[in-house]
Amino acid sequence: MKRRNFLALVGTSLAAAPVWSNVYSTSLPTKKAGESVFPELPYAYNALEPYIDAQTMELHYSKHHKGYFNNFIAAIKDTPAAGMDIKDLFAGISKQSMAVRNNGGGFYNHSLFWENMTPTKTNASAKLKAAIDKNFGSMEKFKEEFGSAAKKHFGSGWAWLVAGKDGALFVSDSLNQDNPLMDISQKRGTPLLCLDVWEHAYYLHYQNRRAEYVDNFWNIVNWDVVSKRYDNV
Ligand code: MN3
Repeated sequence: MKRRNFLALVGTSLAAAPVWSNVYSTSLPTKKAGESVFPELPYAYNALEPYIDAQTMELHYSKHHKGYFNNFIAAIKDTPAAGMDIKDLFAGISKQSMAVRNNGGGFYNHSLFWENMTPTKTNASAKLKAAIDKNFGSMEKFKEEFGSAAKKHFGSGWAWLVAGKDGALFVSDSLNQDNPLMDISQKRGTPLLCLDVWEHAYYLHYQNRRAEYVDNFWNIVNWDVVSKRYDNV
């Protein structure tokens, strides 16, 4: 897909998804959790083939992600959590139910995940590239560290590139649907890039070969989005 078309699609999804002030801002939502809407996918189900197959994409988005969204909205309905900014909700997630933690994370993490992938070739901004060089040594070393976290994570969860409060970038992994915004995280910060390593994210196409799925991820990372998220930290 051409960049112009991608941006046009983004514009369409914005109109339908008022919860995010712009497509790059899902790492910093500003609206009330109870006003969340299910985001449109910014590309077709088959757009990321051969790296992510259409059937996996459709099930993952329309069943898994939609399920987390529906259960999250149901879990916060008529509770104080519905009036909170999602970022603040996550910052105090230890005070919430497991239903809010698991489904709120599931809703939010997948929203970030779809955005940080694209069929179009993109490049990290000079600013992000400089930060990656500074914190990891090089882009290749960063990919090794992130890939290793994704491959070695035991069980269901996510791998993350995170900007910490001091601005330093680091790699982490999280269990289940936890994320680096949550107060239960050992290392907290703003998520810039995430990769879903639950088996539902790759098993139909890759079976047990998670490493191959992780290595292929680099072909479809949307560096424009990751760079914008870094700009907004
Ligand atoms: Mn998933």
